[in-house]
Amino acid sequence: MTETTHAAPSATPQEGARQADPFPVKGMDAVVFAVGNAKQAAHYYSTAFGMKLVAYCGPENGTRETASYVLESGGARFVFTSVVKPSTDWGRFLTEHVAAHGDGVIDLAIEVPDARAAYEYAVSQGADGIAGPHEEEDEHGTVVLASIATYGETRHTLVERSAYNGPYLPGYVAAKPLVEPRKRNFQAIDHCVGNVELGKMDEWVAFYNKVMGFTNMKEFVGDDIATEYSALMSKVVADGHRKVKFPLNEPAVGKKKSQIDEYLEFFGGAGVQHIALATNDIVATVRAMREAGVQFLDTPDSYYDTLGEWVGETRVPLETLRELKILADRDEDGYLLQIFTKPVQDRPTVFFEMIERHGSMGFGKGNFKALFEAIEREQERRGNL
Ligand code: TYF
Ligand code: FE
Repeated sequence: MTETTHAAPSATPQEGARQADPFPVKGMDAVVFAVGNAKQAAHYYSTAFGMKLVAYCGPENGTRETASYVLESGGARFVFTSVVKPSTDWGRFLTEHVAAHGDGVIDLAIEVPDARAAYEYAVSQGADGIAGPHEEEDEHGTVVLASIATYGETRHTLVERSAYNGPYLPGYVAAKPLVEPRKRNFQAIDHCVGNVELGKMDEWVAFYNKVMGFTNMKEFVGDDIATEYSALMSKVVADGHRKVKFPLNEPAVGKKKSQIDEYLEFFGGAGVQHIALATNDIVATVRAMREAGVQFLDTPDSYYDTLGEWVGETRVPLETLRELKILADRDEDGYLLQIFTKPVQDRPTVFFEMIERHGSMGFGKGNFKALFEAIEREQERRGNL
């Protein structure tokens, strides 16, 4: 083949325009957490996850109500916000959020080229607007922000920052790292997973299809896998360039109590379940994070006894995968290596995944059995199975 055509040769300009992405995105802007103690969270994500504190906003620079810490690892950005003294609806919202849900994600912020256009499109397609487009500025420039609601009390803030070069958003000041800089453990957010109530997964998939023009990726957990061992159903939506990937889970009636039900019970409703972080050296990452006290799910030795037969050669020797309890999966496009932390707070809610991709664009379907059994062992230890 010598030529690739993306549209029928007879397409008129209007047809071309209609085919254009109705909701272009640049990538994840930030994952924003509301927590009980943002100062200590900033310390944990610095020391245990190896992230770098880059910006701060709090009472010292004029925000009496809240304290927020911005941490980065390559292109991955997390923001931790705590209430210092509630005095507005925002402070009361954060106070109630932490009381109801514990530490958790309030915002999966998405960077877009045009926040006004993105917001108008989303709302015209049925999204609930939380905050209409507005500008914020300081000496570093101007951003345009707008927010729409998604599952539970979670929101998507649409961030247009092409005319801004400050450390995060207007009002934030640059901060000195809390610990000596070290080798990065991860460089990007790979995907952000939501847990929704029984029977709601398809509604939320349809929401992302309609409101953001996101399409479904091929990997999913259907009835067959659900009834056999996973006790969950899952589908993945993503923007056309796969910059932003959102798997959505709902509980399924299986042999045991679903891990999704456990989450919904302890979080108090739908919310963000896990954030997957992309690394190009999962061995170094897992060694460094284990050394710093991060706890990962265990994988039985029997998993590694048969892994080589079906996964074949990977960059990492089988014995190293076994030593560190790293999972591997292969599909027609390549392979991936992944591992999951235990929940990072006392409630069995938010956890993280570290993922090293070599061609595969999947989510580790070949590991679902081993992974869900490991999660069930933890549920059992907590007395929730
Ligand atoms: O994001 C995913 O789909 C994978 C697999 O409770 C997964 O990381 C799915 C559900 C779950 C834990 C991991
Ligand atoms: Fe994942």
